[in-house]
Amino acid sequence: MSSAHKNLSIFSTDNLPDITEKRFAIVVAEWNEEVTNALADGAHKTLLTYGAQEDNILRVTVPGSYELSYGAQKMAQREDIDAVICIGCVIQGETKHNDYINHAVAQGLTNVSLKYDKPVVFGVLTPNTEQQALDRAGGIHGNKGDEAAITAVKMLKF
Ligand code: DLZ
Repeated sequence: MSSAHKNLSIFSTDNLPDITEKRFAIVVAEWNEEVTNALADGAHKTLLTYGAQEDNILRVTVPGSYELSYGAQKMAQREDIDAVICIGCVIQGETKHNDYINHAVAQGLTNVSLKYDKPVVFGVLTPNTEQQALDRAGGIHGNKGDEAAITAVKMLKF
């Protein structure tokens, strides 16, 4: 494994905006919960690390990744939420369900973000295997939940 792949944090964390007064929602899909809980924990901890207050982080669950769009919409339409981080894990199966879910969620989250003019982060893993997911949920490829949180923070500069 190349070092480039080991550290998949591909963006800088310099000059992040002050988020002490910012309020976040983390919307977590229950499917593949070992993975999604690890991602959500990573996102949560990272928000705290970068200055968010515990009381300003709301965590809600939805059944599966397909429901993330609706969950994100319910959070984004709240005046007391500044950014929404969506966490899911859609593992490729024998059928094409994963393609349909992934595309629907990506499009749905884009729509919510633009409609409510708020950052909505796509923290959804789309692996071929459960091991690939675990590798990215606190395993050898780090925790993509951390990156999702940093993305939300960065987008709050606008
Ligand atoms: C149905 C389904 C399947 C097969 N696989 C996953 C998955 O890997 N990850 C995930 O988050 N959700 C999955 N789901 C559930 C759908 O997201 C959704 O909850 C149902 O289709 C009901 O709308």
